[in-house]
Amino acid sequence: MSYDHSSVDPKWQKRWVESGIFQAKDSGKDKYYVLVEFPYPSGEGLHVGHPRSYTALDVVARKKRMEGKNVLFPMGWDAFGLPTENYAIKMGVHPSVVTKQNVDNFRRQLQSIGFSFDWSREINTTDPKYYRWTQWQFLQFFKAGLAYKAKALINWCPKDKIGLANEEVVGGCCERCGTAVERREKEQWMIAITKYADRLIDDLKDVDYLPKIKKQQEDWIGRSEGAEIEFRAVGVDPSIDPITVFTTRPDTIFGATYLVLAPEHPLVATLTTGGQKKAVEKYVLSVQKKTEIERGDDSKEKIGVFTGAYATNPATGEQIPVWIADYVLPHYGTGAIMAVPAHDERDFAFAKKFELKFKEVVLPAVIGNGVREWMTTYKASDEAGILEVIKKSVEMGESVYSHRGRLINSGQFDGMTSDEATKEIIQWLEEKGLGKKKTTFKLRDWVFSRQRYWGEPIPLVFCERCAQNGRSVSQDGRSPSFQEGATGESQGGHGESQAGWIAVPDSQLPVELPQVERYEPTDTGESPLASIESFVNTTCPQCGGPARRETDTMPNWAGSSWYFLRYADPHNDEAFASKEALKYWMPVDLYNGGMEHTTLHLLYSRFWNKFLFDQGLVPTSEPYVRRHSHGLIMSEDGTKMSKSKGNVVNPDEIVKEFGADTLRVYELFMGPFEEPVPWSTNGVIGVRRFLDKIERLSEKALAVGVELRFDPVSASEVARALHKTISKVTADIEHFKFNTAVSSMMSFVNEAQEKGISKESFALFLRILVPFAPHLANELWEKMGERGFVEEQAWPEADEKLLVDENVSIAVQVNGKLRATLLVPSALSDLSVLELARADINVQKFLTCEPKKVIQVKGKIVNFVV
Ligand code: ANZ
Ligand code: ZN
Repeated sequence: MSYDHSSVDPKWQKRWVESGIFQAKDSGKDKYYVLVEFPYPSGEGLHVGHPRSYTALDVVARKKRMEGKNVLFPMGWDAFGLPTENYAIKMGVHPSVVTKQNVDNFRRQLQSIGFSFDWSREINTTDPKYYRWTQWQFLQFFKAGLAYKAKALINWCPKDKIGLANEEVVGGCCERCGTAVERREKEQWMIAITKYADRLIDDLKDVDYLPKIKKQQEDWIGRSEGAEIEFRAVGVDPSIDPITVFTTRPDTIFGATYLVLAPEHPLVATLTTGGQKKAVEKYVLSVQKKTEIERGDDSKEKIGVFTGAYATNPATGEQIPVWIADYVLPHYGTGAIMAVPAHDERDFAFAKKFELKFKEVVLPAVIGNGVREWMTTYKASDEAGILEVIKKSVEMGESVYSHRGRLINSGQFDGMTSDEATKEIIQWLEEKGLGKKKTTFKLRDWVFSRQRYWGEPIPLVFCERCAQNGRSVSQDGRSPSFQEGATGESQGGHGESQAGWIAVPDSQLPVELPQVERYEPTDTGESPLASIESFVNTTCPQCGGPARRETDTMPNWAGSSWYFLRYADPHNDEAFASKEALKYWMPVDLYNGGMEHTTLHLLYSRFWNKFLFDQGLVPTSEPYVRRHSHGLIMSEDGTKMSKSKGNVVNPDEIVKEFGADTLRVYELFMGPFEEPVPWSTNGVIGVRRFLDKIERLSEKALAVGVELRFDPVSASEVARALHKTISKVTADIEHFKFNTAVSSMMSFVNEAQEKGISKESFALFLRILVPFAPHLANELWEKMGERGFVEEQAWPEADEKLLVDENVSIAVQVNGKLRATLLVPSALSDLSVLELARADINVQKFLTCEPKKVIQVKGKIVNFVV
C-alpha cells in the first residue's frame, strides 16, 4: 500500500497558506531568524541542489517554532544579473518580463516542496521599491567618502562585454562564460572595503561560523604584518624617490642581496641604465600579456631582467643589484621586494637561475621541541650536525631555510631570535628614517560599476559647473542615527575624484531603469544606458544647471548585501526597514549558504552591515550569528550536474513521481550536510519506501486496542526506542546532522513495525517527523483523529528515565581478570550489584579470601583485588 502524495501534498500546502501559521510576528519574546541565501531565479528553474539547504533550514525553522520561538524564515529573489539579461537580449523581451516568469516558476516550485517560508515577506531586488533602498544605501557610502571613482585596471570579458571583479575571474577566465579575461583600464566606481579589512578579520572571533569559512575569509583578506623599508639607488639624483619594499621578514635584511621591482613599477624607466634599456622594454611588454594568476603561480619558472642599477642595503651598506621580474606583483605591498635568496623559496629559485649572491642570516633555533624533526629533515645526528648541514646546503645553493630562527651574519642583531630581531630591526630603521612597521592586505577595494542594463542605476549625476566650483555630494541632510552618539563619520575620503559628482536627492529615488527597446551592451564598453539621451540628460540637483546621469549600474552583489535587513520590514516605504523591526530581528541567528560565496556575498554583506552600523543605521556590527554551509549535489556518476551533459535532475519530477516529502527526506538523508554527495535514484526510492512504511505503521497504531493486543514488554521497549529517537533527532538537528536524524527515525520505524505501537506513541513520533515530512505527518495526524496542524504541537521532550538502557552488563574481575559477566537492571544500586557479583559461582572460585580492595565503575565493572 502506498499513500497518494498527489492529493496529500497540495491539500496541506493549501491549508498552511490559508492558516498563515508560518507568518512571523513582529514582536514577542524569543525571536529566531533563520535565513537561507535567496536564489537567482534563472530560466532553468530550481535545481535539486537548492532544496538541500532549504529543507535543512526548513527543518530548523519548523522545530524552533514548535519550541515556542517566533521564527522568521523568509524567501525572496536575487533577480538582477547577466543570464536574465542575456536571455532577454536573445529573445527580444524585456528583462523584467523574463524575471517575472522565472520568479513565478521558482515560487511555484518552492511551494510544491512545502517549505514553511513566510511568503508575506517575499522580496525582489529588481523591484524599484526595493532597489530604491539599495541606491539610498549606496549614497550613504558615497557621502561618507567610501565610494569613489578611479581608473582601475579591470578584468574585461570580451564575450559578455562586462567588467569583472577579481572574484569573478576563475583561472584567468570569466566565471560565467569561460572566455579568457583581458585587462582594460576604465573609470569605475569603487567601494573602499579595504578600510574595513582589519575589522572583517578581527570580528570573526565574535561569530559562530564553520572554521573553514573563517579561514577562507581570513586568507582572502590576507593580512600580513611586516615593514616597509627604503633602499636608495646608487648614483641617482637625490630628488628621485627611494625604492620602498614591503617585507614580512625584516629580520632577514642583512641577507638581502638584490632588489626586485614589478615590471610596472614607476621607477623602472628612471632606474634602467642605457645598456639594459632594450632588454627591459622587451621584457615589460611580454609581461603585460600575463594575468595576475599566472604571475603568482609558484610552479612557473622565475624570469626577469637586470636594470643595470644598484641600491644600497641600509643594513649592510652594500650595493646590491636592482632587477625586475614578474613574480613581483604591482598591486601588492609596494610592488618591490628585497630578495633574500637564502631564506625565501622564490628568491632562491630566481637567484640560482641568474647566479646571484646568497647570504644566510638565519639558522634554526633547534634547541628544544623541534630537534627530532630537524634531525630527520636534515639527516643529522645532533644539533651541531643540523646547523652544519643547513649552512652547507644554503652556501652551495642547494636548499633554502625559510623558517624563523636565530640570527647570524647580522651585526649587532646576531644571536637574537627572529621575533626579537624583527622588532629591533624595525626600530633601528625607524630611527634612521629608513623604515616603518606596516600591515598589508591582499584584499582590494570593491569594483562596483558594471556596464550593463539589468542592474540598479548608480544614483549620481555629473555636473560640469559644480565640478568647476569644486563641489560634490548633495546638501541632503544626514539621516537620523540609530543609536544616540553614533558618529557616522567618514573614514577618510577620495574627495578630489568626486568633484562634480552629485547625489540624486532622496526624494527622487529610485532612479528607475528606463523602459527601452534595446539594452544590448556596446562594443565601446559603455553601459547601454549611455545611449539613451532621455535617461542621461537631467538637471543638477545642486545648481539646477544641465547635468548627465551616471550610466553604470551596480554589480549583482549590491542587492544581496543588505536583503536580510529588508525581510525585517519588507513593505516599509519610509525607510529600508524600521528601527524597531531591525532592533527586534537582527542579527540573523542562523544563515546557510554556499561555500562559493564565502569571499563574495558573505564578505560584502558583513562589510555593508558594518558600514551601516557605523552610520547608526543598523543595531549590530555583525549581521549573522551563525553561518553554515552545504555541500553540492553531484550527478549520479559523481560529476557536476550540468545542462550540457544532460544529467540535471529536476526537482519537479521527483515531487511528481515520489512526492514532496520524499524529495525532502532524501535530500537530508543522502549524506553529511556539509559534504558533496552524488544523487541516487535508488536512494530516492528507498526513502519513499520508508514513508510508506510510516503510513502502514499508522494502521497498526489505530488497530491497537481495537483488534490487536499489545504486550506490555514490547510496549515499554518501543516507548524507550521512541524517546531515544526523540533525543537523537533533537540533538542532530541542532548539529546539522540531518542524515543521522533520518536514519534514527528509520530504525525506530522498523522496531515499531515489528513490535507494535500505541496510538499515543505514534502521535508523538509524528511530532518529530513533521519538520522532515510535513505533508505525510499532517495527513496521518488527521487520520489519527487529531485536530489542527502537527506544527501547532510542542516539540516533544525525551523522557530522561526512558533514555537509560534497561539492562546493563557488568564485567566482574578478580585481580583484573574477567571471571563473570552479569546482566543487571541499570537502575540497580551499587551495593546490590556488588552482592550479585560476589555471589556468582565463577567469581567465588577465585575469591579465596576477603578482598583487600574493590574497584567499582557504575554500570560497567566490579574488580576484586585479593
Ligand atoms: C623578504 C623576505 C625574506 C620575504 C624571507 C619573505 C621571506 P605575504 O606573507 O604573502 O604577505 N613580497 C612583498 N611584496 C610582494 C609583491 N608585490 N609581489 C611578490 N612578492 C612580494 O608575503 C610577503 C612577502 O612576499 C614579503 O616578505 C616579500 O618577500 C614578498 F625570508 O621580504 B619577503
Ligand atoms: Zn551643478
